[in-house]
Parts: sequence; C-alpha cells; structure tokens
Amino acid sequence: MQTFFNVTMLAASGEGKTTFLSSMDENIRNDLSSSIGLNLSLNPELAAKLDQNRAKLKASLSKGTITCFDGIESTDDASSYPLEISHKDSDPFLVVSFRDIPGNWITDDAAKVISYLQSSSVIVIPVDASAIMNDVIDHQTNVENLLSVLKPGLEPSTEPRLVLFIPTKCETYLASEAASSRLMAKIRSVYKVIFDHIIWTSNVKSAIIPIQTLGNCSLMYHKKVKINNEEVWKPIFSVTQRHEYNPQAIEYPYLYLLSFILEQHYVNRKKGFMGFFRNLFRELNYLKLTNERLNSQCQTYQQLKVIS
Ligand SMILES: Nc1nc2c(ncn2[C@@H]2O[C@H](COP(=O)(O)OP(=O)(O)O)[C@@H](O)[C@H]2O)c(=O)[nH]1
Ligand SMILES: [Mg+2]
Repeated sequence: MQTFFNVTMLAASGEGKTTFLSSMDENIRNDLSSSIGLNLSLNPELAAKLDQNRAKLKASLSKGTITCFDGIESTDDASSYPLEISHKDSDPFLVVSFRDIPGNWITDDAAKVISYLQSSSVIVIPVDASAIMNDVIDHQTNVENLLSVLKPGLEPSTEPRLVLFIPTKCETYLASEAASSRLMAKIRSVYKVIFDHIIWTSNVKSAIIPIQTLGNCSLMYHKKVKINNEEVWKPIFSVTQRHEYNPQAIEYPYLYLLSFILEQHYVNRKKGFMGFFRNLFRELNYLKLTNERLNSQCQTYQQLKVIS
C-alpha cells in the first residue's frame, strides 16, 4: 500500500519556487537518501526537467552579473514532481509530490490555489530576501494576498500541517551573524500577520530556513524593469566565482519536511487495531528513529528558526 503526501510551493512570481525545486538534483537525492536510510527516486523525465532548469541557473553564473533575464523562465502551468520513497529492493511505500504553481494564480485563480493548499501536508513559502531587505516590493499587499489563500487553505486543520518559510537569494544576508539576525527580524515583522495566524491555528507547525540556491554571488542593487507591461524592481547580483554553482543549506528544508512527513506517517500507521500490532512487532521503529535522526540533523543548522 502506498501513502501520498503533497508539498505545495506558494509564493508570488520570482520569489524562487522553481529554483528551489530544481535544486533537488541527484546529489541531494543521494544525500537525503543516506540521511533517511531509504531510497528516493524521481521519474527520469521529471529529473531531466529539473536538470534543464539547473543548467540554466548554472549558465547564469558564467557572466560577471546576473539579472532577472538569466536563469529560469516563469512557470505558466502547475508541475508535479512525485518523489517515491522505498526500502531497498521493494516497492515505494510513500510518495511525496512536490507541486509548483505559477505565482499569479494566488491573485488570478485563488480557488485553485486554495484547493491545492487544502490537499497539502506541507506548504513551502519562498521569500525573496533581497526584495524584502531592500523594501522594493509592496510587502503589505504580498502578505495580504498570501494570507487570503492560506487562511482557507489551512482549513480544515484536523491533520497536522507544516508551513515552511524559505528565504531565498540570501547570499548577502548569511555572511555574518548580524546580517542574518537583521534578515530574520525583517521577515518576522513583514510576515507577522501570517505567523500570528499560524500560531493561533491548531495543528499547524512552522519554521524559517534560509537558503542560497546559487551561492557564489552577491547582491549589487535593484533595477526597475518592465515585465508583462508592469514595472517591477529586480535584483542584480555580481558573480563572485564564475561557473561555480554552489548551493548552500539547500538540504535543510528537504530534511525538515521529510522528517515532518515521516512523523505523520508514523502516527497514522500506529493508529487502530492494525497499528497496535505494527507497533508491537517494531515494524514502525525505523520511521520513528529516522524522524528523530532527521530532526536532530536539522537542529545543527543555526539559521533554522522554529515558529510553532
Ligand atoms: N542569487 C540567487 N538567485 C536566486 C535564488 N533563487 C532564485 N534566484 C533567482 O531568481 C529567479 C527567479 O526564480 P524562480 O525560481 O523562477 O521564481 P518563481 O517564479 O517563484 O518560480 C531565478 O531565475 C534565479 O535567477 C537564490 O537563492 N540566489
Ligand atoms: Mg516558477
């Protein structure tokens, strides 16, 4: 029997949804696989699609500067990346489906986004750190838009859920402790209404895990550009080491959410009459141990902040 869990990426366009998913390359999958002691596999066609995205990100590091016209194009439709989890030499018992959605759906097709969120155990919210730290977007409208889908999306909350904030484009903000404290303080103040809502909603856990998906670049300034007839501020990065794609801390959001999912799976499998026997025969022990191991691995990342 297979159990399915959904993970939905939620953020306006350009915050880093597709880039984060594209970071899940073979190396990361292998590292995660040895951390959890289980096999992880992605359909080869989907893995190739992520590889193509990553190739574009790597290419963006070939010049001296990176603009918003380098890297990945914005996504027009939803994509799904089911990650199959299995014991060695057996069929998958768990499928974790990562779902990427176009950012404009939050305002243009809210009903669809809400139905995605309602069927998700984990919601990952990338936050463009460069935009938030330089006040180049209308934070209030962005946060209101997110909250208007999150509130109904988290109902009904009988099953535990995880809302994971992943500040992206953090290359400049994780260089010192003082800089990362400023970033955290800014996120806590801008997203306060969302954090308050999460804290008051039962069964919802949340954490902030900053990442750098490109690495080896540094924010220079923001430039006004016209996209779809709209003027928006976009970051320009200088490349500190050419051709060297160097993602940092990218494994922690994956470890954290897999730990959460394995815990849910453990709790569900333990329930009822069958659960009693599964527990008695220690069949579930590996889930519990793996969940604990992943959790302690995440605690080693000092930038990880638990909200609830
Ligand atoms: N420097 C840097 N750039 C990033 C990072 N994440 C995303 N980007 C840039 O932001 C652009 C837009 O990201 P994308 O993932 O397409 O955003 P989406 O619209 O939310 O899917 C990418 O093409 C990258 O150039 C990051 O961690 N560091
Ligand atoms: Mg995208």
